Amino acid sequence: MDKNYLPFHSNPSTPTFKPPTGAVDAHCHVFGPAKVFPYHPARKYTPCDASKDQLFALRDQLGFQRNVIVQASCHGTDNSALIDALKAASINARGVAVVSGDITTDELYQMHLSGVRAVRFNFVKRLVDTTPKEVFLAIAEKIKVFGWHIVVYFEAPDLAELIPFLKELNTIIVVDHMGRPDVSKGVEHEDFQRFIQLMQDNENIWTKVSCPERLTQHAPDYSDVVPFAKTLVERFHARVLWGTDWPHPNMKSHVPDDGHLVDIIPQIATTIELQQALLVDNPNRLYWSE
Ligand code: 0GY
Repeated sequence: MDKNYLPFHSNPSTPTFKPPTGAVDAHCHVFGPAKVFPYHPARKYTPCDASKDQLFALRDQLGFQRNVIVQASCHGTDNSALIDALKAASINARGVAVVSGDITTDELYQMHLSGVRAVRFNFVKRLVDTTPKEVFLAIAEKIKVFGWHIVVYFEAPDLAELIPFLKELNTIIVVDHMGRPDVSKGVEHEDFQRFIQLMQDNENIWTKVSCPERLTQHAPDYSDVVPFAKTLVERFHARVLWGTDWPHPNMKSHVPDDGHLVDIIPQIATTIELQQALLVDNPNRLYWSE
C-alpha cells in the first residue's frame, strides 16, 4: 500500500435507511489480495487490499442484495480478481472489465459467462496512460455482439472535448460519478449544465450518482453534492445508478463511513418510487436482464 494511502473504514455504521428489496450497489471494487492477485506493474497507485469477502460482508451489512464490481486501474487489464469475485458471488454480482484492444471474442465470451456486462474506458489522467480513441472504438465494436455497455470515467473539464467521441459509441454509456463536477460552482454552472444537456440529448447516456466523498468540500454531510445527485435522479430517473465506491481508492481528505453514504440516499432519491428506480429497477434492467 502507498505511503499516505487511506484504507477503507474499518467499522462502518449500519445505516438507518433500509434499501428496498433487491437493491444493487452498482459501483464498488475488489483489490487483490495482492498475494493472490498482484497489482498491475504499470499502476499509478497501490491500494490497501480489499477482498471479495469483505465486499460481500459490507453488502449484507448495508442491506444490499447485489454488487456491480468495477475493474479499477490498479489491476490494469488483468481482470482475475474481478472474475474471481464474480464467480464467488454468482447471480449476486455483475462486472465491468477493463480490456486491451487485442482482446479476442472468445476471451470476451468467457468474461460474459462469468458475469461481465460492460467495459470501462478511463480518461482520468492521474489513473491511466492515454489510450488512443481508435483502440476504444475497436473494443466498442467487439463487445456489441454480447450486448454489453460502456462505463466511462472522466473529470468535468474533459467533457467538452469528449462529447464527439461519446456520440460515436452507439451503445448505452454509463458516466461514473456524475462526470465529476466541481460542486463548488453549483448546479447552475455551465459545466454541470453541459452534462445535463448531454443526458437530455442522448437517451443512451446514464450516470452514477455516486462519490459524494470525492466531490465534497463539506464532509461528512455532503450537503454540497446532494443537489447535483438529486437533480439527476429527478430529471433522469430511469437512467441513474447508485454505488458506494467501496473501498474508496485514493481518498485524501477523509475516509467515508459506508453506512453514512447509504443514509444520504433519501436526500437524493426523495420518494419510494425514485429509490426503487435508482437502487433496484435501473441496475437490474441494465446488468441482470439476461
Ligand atoms: C473510483 C475512483 C477512482 C479510482 C479508479 O480505476 C480506478 O483506479 O476508478 C479515483 O481514484 O478517482 O471510481 O474508484
